[in-house]
Amino acid sequence: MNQTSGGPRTPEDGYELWLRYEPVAPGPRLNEYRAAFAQVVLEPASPTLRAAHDELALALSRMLGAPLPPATHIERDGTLVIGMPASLPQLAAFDLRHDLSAVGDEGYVIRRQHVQGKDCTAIAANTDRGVLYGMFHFLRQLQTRQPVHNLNIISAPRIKYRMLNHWDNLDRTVERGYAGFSLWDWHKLPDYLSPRYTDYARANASIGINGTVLTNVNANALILTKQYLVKAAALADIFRPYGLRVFLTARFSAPIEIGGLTTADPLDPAVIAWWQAKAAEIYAHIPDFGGFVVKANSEGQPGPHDYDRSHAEGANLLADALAPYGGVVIWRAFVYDENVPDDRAKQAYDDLVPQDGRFRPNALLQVKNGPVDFQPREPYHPMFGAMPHTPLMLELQLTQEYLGCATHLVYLAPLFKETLDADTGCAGPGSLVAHVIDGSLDGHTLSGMAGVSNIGCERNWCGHPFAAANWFAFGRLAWDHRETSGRIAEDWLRMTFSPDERFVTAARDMMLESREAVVNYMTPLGLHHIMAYDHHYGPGPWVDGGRADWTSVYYHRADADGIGFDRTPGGSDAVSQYCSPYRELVADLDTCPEALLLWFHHVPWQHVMKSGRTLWDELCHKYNEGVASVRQMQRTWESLAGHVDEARFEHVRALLRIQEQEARWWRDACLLYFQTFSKLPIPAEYEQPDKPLSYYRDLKHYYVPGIRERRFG
Ligand code: GCV
Repeated sequence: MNQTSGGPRTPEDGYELWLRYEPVAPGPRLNEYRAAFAQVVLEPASPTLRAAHDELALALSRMLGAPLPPATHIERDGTLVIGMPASLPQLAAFDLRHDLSAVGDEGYVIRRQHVQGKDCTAIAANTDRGVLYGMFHFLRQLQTRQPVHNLNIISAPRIKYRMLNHWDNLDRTVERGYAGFSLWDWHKLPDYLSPRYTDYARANASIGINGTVLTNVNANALILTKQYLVKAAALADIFRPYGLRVFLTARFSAPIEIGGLTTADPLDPAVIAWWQAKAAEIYAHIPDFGGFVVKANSEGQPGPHDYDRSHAEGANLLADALAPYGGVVIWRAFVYDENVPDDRAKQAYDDLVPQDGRFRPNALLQVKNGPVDFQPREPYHPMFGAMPHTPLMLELQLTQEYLGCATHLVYLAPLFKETLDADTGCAGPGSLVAHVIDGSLDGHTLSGMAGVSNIGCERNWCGHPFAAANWFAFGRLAWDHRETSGRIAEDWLRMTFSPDERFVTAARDMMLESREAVVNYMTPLGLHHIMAYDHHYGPGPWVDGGRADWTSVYYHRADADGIGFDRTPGGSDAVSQYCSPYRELVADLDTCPEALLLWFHHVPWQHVMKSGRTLWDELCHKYNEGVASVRQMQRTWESLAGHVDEARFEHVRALLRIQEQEARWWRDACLLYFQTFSKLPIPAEYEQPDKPLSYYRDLKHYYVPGIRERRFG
């Protein structure tokens, strides 16, 4: 158990995530809560309401040290009434009809009100899922020690599909996963149902995530066979009470691989019939199946291009098969081809934008936040705003493929917000990416946000004790993208570690600075894709040879004159994919934000930056600033000893040590390498590398986690 305050804290293992329900310390707040929740009216008449009931009972017993006091009527002050007005007449007295008419299927109202002469609180919704979400919001108020005397919350999600994408393989390896093997124990399913599956669903429901794609987008067709469908169905049964729907990835060539056909051509009648029959079979196993997510004609995956068909034709094949059951197809826009030499950053737009309007109504396009691949910083993807007739989902990566795996503390909400808040300008000023993806800009009813999961079978779920903050932040932003990174961090810290204000303030600031730190020590000033080959662990700016768009030299283009990818009209002209005024802003060397300078421009080493330093000196400065920030994070963490239980404190402390070493590794390797072009000294005011470039180039790393499934044949 946790302690209420003071004294050494009992070691914790992180399993309970942000649902620890730490006891409220004796004092006025505890008295307020006890008085406010003296009785609970809740009919657990469905599995979802039962889940809400059980969660409330668990939380109140832990936080208030009292069992859930059941009641059937409003009898006294401090009655909590929970449910749907349609089935719980006790809610009628609150008269919530007007507010509930605006919150849809998943929203809720939480209101403190005087009814029947008593001081009561209602948690009400139109559906039992809404009640569950409202319950978790209410519990968050208590976990973060907020007052409850005048609660008046009306909340509904801005995004319809709020999904985790697991890149989990059937052999339990996780592509780009750094927290152990997959949670899904396919071998033992459906007979052994790990309690973790329920806890996973609880955690997701607590932040409003309502969909989970169980399998890797580099898909294995076997998941669509009966043998695996019964396993997926067992998971779906566990997740259902928590409002979490199962999706699967569909391998485009499945009709050949598991269907015995000779083609997967989307216009072939036998292929069409095969997918229709497959959809019927899936829905027989999983009646609320969400749909398919598809990666096609990208990085070697099969797809419609193999038959000279378009992406829209491929997506529509699957959309038609799913439509009778209300399913959707989510088609990934991460498509690029090594045979297009021009600029990988332009390819998805070039291929897909001309197909705007050709997708079925139950198809969504899932677009990564930036045009290359989840780099520490990218400009927003130019497809946002460019396809008004197609619902575009935003895909974010929670797992830290390019951000230090599970050993670097990097809080990603600022990165997510940078994309969400970017103004595409495509429908005039204020056309934010957030408004594109929530459907409001172009009037779409389908909308979605996907986060590539960072969850594995490690006891604390995500590996680094701070990595779960990215799962949490993703869910919160998918529910409401207007939330701030700071507020989300504060909530997470209070619930995960301690509600103590001194702790929360210092740790929040550390989290908020961590993203810029990693940009600076890995890829400052718009550099990108300069990591080691294949496993992507550590720096590799020297990577060349083989497929050009998988090298580093393709992206940084360092030479004797300067560094950076010229994407202006004189170069690849990727800038022209953006709407005005962003297009002109970034195309002009003088107005391009320096944070993206080398993304859009090839810049001379002696170019004078806003700081007055030359580009070379600024690069040295930024790399050193990144290392300095990590050291500051270490100092901050040291100052927080005593606020956190020893086990998690020591875990974070050790990982910060690794992060500091690796920040230096990135800085020294990159500066030494780029110096071979600039021929300029690293200014004496900065730490000098203590090893030669050859040392870094010769480093070899074996068995780095997260490498994609190796298949035979
Ligand atoms: C699932 C990057 C990753 C791949 C990943 C791919 C994708 O290229 O390195 O591991 O494959 O993105 O998003 O499809």
